[in-house]
Amino acid sequence: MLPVVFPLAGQRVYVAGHRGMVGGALVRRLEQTGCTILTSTHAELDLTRQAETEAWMAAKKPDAVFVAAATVGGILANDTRPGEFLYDNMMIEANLIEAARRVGVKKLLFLGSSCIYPRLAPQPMTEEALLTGALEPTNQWYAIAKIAGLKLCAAYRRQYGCDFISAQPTNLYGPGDTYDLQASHVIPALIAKMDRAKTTNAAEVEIWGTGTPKREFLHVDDLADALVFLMERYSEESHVNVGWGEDLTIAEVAATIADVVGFKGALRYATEKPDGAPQKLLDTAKLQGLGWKPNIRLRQGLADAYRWFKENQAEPNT
Ligand code: GFB
Repeated sequence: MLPVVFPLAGQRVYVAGHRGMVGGALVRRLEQTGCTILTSTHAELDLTRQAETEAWMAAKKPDAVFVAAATVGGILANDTRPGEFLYDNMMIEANLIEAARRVGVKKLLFLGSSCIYPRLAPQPMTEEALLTGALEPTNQWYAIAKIAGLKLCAAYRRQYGCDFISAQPTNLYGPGDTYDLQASHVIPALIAKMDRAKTTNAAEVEIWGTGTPKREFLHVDDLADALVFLMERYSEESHVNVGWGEDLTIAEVAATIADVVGFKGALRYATEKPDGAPQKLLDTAKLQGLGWKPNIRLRQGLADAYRWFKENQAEPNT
């Protein structure tokens, strides 16, 4: 296993985006490391504003930064709000990365997404598949912003010697997810729809697309653990995939969620809705070779996500 070269204990660590699912999981994981966690609310700091971001970073002087702030969403949000997905994400990452350089942040980790890879990349997708083909049209806006972010980290390492790294997670789920059906990813959407159908005795639930696309899912607590692992141990230009290593069809994940929720009705496929990429399974050999692997199996993770949903559904998006 890679040795620890940047121990977080005693450091001032800024989690940008702590109110999101990933940022929240990172805060939970970082509480075990002995670091001082810094966060900012949206009211206090709008990360799309350069002057505000630079002033905040100059005042707080973090030693390390996790760039977990982003405008995110599922296939519908990506496809229908392209301006926000491209602008917000480019601004947030550029402002944070440049401010981190200016104030001398010692280490920064930028979070991308598996949608950076070409729509028809050979599966599983290795880190080398980047920029070898055309992107999936439904989320190309988000993907282009994320590619720019990972390249910014690489460019700043080359030009300024900044120890900035990037990780590319697969589709994520877990506590703190977004359950607004216009913005959510497939797992929270199906949890919310099936729970509602169960409680109202509805006969069927609508599943978007054909059910045939394949997706890989990683619990966000596994992701947070991998990100701390990389922050403490990894210092190279190349980005690193973070995934579970296996995928399943949307029809299979829908059946598993129905089982976890206890919904016994029919699944109706709305084939006029987009499927998105046919498959996006990450090759995780690199991260496994560094010494990290995930722990939380899908069935157990879905039960955890459903428990969080039931406890928080009165205020699903806070
Ligand atoms: O999770 P999802 O929205 O995102 O959709 P992507 C995954 C698959 O589930 C698609 C299907 O084939 C959807 O058509 N699906 C079925 C549903 N029912 C539903 C539903 O009720 N809601 C949703 N949302 N999907 C995202 C990108 O792509 O992946 C983001 O748009 C990001 O940019 C993320 O990269 C990781 O996997 O298609």
